[in-house]
Amino acid sequence: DNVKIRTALLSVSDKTGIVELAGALASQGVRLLSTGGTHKALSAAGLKVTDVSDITGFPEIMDGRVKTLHPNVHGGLLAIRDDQEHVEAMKAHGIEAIDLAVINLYPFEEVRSAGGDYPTTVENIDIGGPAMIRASAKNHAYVTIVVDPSDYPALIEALRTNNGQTSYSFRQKLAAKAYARTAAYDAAISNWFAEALDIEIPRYRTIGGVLREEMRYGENPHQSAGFYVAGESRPGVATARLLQGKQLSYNNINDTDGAFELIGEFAPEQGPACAIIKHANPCGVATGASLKEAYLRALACDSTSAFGGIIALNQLLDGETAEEIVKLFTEVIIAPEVSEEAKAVIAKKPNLRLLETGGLPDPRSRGITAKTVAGGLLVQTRDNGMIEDIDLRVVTTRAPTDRELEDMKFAYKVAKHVKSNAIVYAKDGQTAGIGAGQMSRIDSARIAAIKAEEAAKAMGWSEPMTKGSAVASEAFFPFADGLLSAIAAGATAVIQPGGSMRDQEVIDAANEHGVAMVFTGMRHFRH
Ligand code: 93A
Repeated sequence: DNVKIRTALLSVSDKTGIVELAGALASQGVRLLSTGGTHKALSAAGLKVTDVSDITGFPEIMDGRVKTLHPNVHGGLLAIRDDQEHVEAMKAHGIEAIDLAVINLYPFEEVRSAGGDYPTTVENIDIGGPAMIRASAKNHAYVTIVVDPSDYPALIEALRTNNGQTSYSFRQKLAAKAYARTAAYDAAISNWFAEALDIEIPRYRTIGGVLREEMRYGENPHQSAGFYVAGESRPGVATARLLQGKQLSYNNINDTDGAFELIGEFAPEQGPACAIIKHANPCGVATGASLKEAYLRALACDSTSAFGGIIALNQLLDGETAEEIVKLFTEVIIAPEVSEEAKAVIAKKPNLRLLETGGLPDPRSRGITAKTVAGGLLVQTRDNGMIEDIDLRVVTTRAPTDRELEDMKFAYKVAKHVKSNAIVYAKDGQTAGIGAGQMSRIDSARIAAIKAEEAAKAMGWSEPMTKGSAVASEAFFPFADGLLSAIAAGATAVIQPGGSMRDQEVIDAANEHGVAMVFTGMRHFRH
């Protein structure tokens, strides 16, 4: 059960804490072996270390690509210490047992997230390290494997209190962690390839990451949670810089992600746009002549729900927009860039989290989304479908006006980011009412209309913005009732995928009311 550590192999890229660990090992009489850079760091600290090359009788070759890939290393890690045959093989080939391996890998994830070029990223795929980690972990009956510098203190403590030995259960736990490390590492590599080549990988899907931060709790206070990142470079909540404010919560991260993915649909060249998100659903989205105007127009849609919301912007956050935003309690602001004036304004609200992403996500880019189900993982490509003008089919006798068409397309973009069933009314590049997440489409249509009426009251408008609006439905109307409810609210134009058995009934109802309707042929469920 207990194994005395006599020989340790240290080979680490991240040299954090390695000198202290090696010192503690040396003071226990452990013989130290290490690779080039680690050897250098340890001898510089005055420790006596043997170079792995002396064990292998082979120099590190090919820029270090082959340094520990040798039977004297792998035999030392893999040998079953009480197996006659293994012991004889060790003797015959001069292989010495290695009892402890301390290894961390070439920083592939860091290089990936820093946007390293192709050859640099490939060169940072560690081969020898994972091989040693996996070998040591397999042979955990005898070998202790440590892959995480944060485990060094526990190792030192275990050796100190257990006469220089490690226990079986300690080694088992470290072995489990070791395979998690190599799995996450290979997942990052595979997903980097998929991203770089813009391909889907058939049959196998890996999702992995390294814990970036432990959250105080998950969706609810009794749930624990962590934020894991794999080094993807897509602009978004995972890669953003937190310019100010306290740590983001689990729900903040989820909502901010939804907000920024939505605003990514609005190319900055087409003018300023703002989205306000609550509980992963937008409560207002708008374009405007200025960013400030876009914000105010987004806010007007549902200023009640916007309280404590998340604000996403599609371009540089300027000072005057920041002045408006800080008037209301907001949890998070996320923008591609933030001006110095805006930073100064927001600094007056120290709790407000301000995230700068350096760019907008490309809504067309590939990627995946995943959801766990009992005993499995549902993985799909992200919804990067975008309708083009050419896809739009006018199905009513009246064709939409240019203005209606613009509002339809705007509403449809927003509807894609609203939980199903989604109904979005829009007018002049501004959401007029949003109905989200209802079990029946007609309820979403009604709720959106009610919200529009409330907004009109709050803003002192003579009529709700749904009057003369375009309405989007992210999936087909199964019956005419949902459409009739939207028409009753004042919608004059309708955009929806089509494809219902009762499409004709819905088209007839639209024609009867002189409403223009287009089919997109593309559904945007979001559950
Ligand atoms: O290039 S490798 O894939 N080939 C190897 O044989 C090998 N052995 C150890 N990378 C290899 N390593 C890695 O080198 C370790 O995983 C560690 O990250 C790094 C330590 O190198 P150094 O001690 O020279 O800084």
